[in-house]
Amino acid sequence: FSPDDVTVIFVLGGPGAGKGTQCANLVSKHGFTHLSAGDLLRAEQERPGSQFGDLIRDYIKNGLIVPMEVTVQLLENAMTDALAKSGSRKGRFLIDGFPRKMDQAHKFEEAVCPAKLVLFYDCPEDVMEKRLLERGKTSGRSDDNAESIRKRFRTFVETSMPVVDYYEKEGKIIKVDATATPDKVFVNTEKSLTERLG
Ligand code: UP5
Ligand code: MG
Repeated sequence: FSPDDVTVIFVLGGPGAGKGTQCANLVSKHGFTHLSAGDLLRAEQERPGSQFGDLIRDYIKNGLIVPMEVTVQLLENAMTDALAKSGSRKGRFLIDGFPRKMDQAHKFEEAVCPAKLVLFYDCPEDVMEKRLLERGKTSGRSDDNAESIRKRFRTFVETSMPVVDYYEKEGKIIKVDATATPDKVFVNTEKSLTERLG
């Protein structure tokens, strides 16, 4: 994909920071295509005949990062499909929950497309934990339980924050306080994004 045709925005933040919620708003108001790496992995896990089902199930339950080849390929396929469906070479993508490890960031930017900007939803762990435990009552997600949440937080701090720091140095980070109500977080997201995208 050429950056002349395709705009990629990575959407990062801890587990439960509100990435998916804000991406849904950006899709409905600004026509982005939303691709959640976690959703793509969960779909692949359920796909009959997938050779990665058991591996993905195990990694997600333990809050670990699935080997990057799998995730990068799923994202690349989803981008290709979305462009084919729209019948255009051009597209604007929100890549949600990715990259969460430095090797993924390098691989994606090399093999697929460099990111234009990175939205980072900043949220303290106690707030995220409360949201995830609440959601866990009905979500059916295998990782919305106290033990998996603890593991997800550890991976975020140790493995994913270095990615945020890397993009900060590149001057690509837009940091948004994720503790307010979803509507307020969205107002701030829109404001910063329009300033930077023009
Ligand atoms: N909520 C949202 N915003 C709120 C607000 N402002 N105020 C109050 N409540 C708010 O929101 C979470 C919950 O909080 C919801 O109930 C929502 O209503 C409420 P959501 O928008 O879903 O937050 P999000 O940040 O998307 O949380 P999610 O749980 O999806 O984050 P994760 O990053 O943990 O999950 P993801 O699906 O991205 O990844 C899951 C796993 O997949 C990873 O742990 C990993 O094992 C694997 N993975 C990889 O291996 N590689 C990848 O590249 C990506 C994922
Ligand atoms: Mg999500």
